[in-house]
Amino acid sequence: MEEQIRNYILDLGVDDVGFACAQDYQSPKSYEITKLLPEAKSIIVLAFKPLSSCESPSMSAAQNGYLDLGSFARSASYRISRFLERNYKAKIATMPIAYPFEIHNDRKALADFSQRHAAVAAGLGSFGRHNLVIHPQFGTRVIFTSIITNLTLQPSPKCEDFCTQCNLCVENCPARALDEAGKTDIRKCLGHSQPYGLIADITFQLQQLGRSPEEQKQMLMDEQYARLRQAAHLGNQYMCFNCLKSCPIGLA
Ligand code: B12
Repeated sequence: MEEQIRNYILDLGVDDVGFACAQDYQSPKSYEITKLLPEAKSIIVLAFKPLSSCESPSMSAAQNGYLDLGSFARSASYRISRFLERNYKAKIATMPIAYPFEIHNDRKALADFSQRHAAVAAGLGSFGRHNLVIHPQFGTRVIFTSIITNLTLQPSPKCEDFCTQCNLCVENCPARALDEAGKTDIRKCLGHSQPYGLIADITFQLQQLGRSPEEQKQMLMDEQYARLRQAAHLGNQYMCFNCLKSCPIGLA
């Protein structure tokens, strides 16, 4: 069964796949896997190598490359899930690249499910100094989605540690968000990587308060408002990929 599933997934054009046993998925801060699928036995983790356009100096071209990847990943995940349901009567729960996830006051930037822990458990890589998962072939240039299932699948072998501690990711972070080993300073990273995200939106709304109607109109006509709208429409707009781009591992 594992071979059939693997072949189906790779034939769709997914770059790599790994299987993990549900109990090997240990992510202390995310939800118990049974909250996502009560009958969970295995996780199928899909790995996607971003297009080279994701490294364009143009942030809109880079962002578009990630949106292309996101559309393909969502469609591949749906087709694989239908294949599992039809052929093996499987129950599944699909886990996205990023959104949606539950948002609570004490869990604003924490997803329900950790793709990084799932990828490590499925033998698709190891954690690096940048807190990203390094894949044996693609290095840090890899994005994951997962399918939790009630099927019992033979887990893939775990990976060795690939990070060479070269520190290039730390040195190239413009926000100094990686200075403390083992921790990404989320606020610092967000300020640079999502300058038109939720925090910027709240700042804009607060700046509007107490302004005259004419000043409010000017603010709404300004490029900042159009950028906030565009980011909200896209769901996210990343403007920095330095930690990912500066990693030399996997570059031919
Ligand atoms: C919200 C989010 C962010 C937020 C906050 C992240 C956070 N909470 O730490 C911000 C905006 C900062 C962010 C930034 C980025 N993100 Co992001 N993000 C996510 C998202 C959607 C949820 C993360 C989350 O809450 N997970 C739940 C928590 C509990 O688990 P976790 O993320 O794995 O966090 C744990 C690990 O990092 C672990 N850990 C860290 N280092 C080590 C080392 C060891 C040895 C071990 C055991 C554990 C460990 O400790 C954390 C706490 O338990 C995930 C997708 C997902 N669902 O996983 C993508 C994801 C993590 N992001 C990703 C990427 C690519 C990025 C950016 C490069 C994007 C960008 N342009 O900004 C940067 C990189 C920043 C960095 N170097 O850390 C990829 C990582 C792919 C990879 N190769 O590892 C993911 C997995 C998306 C995907 N589907 O592929 N992200």
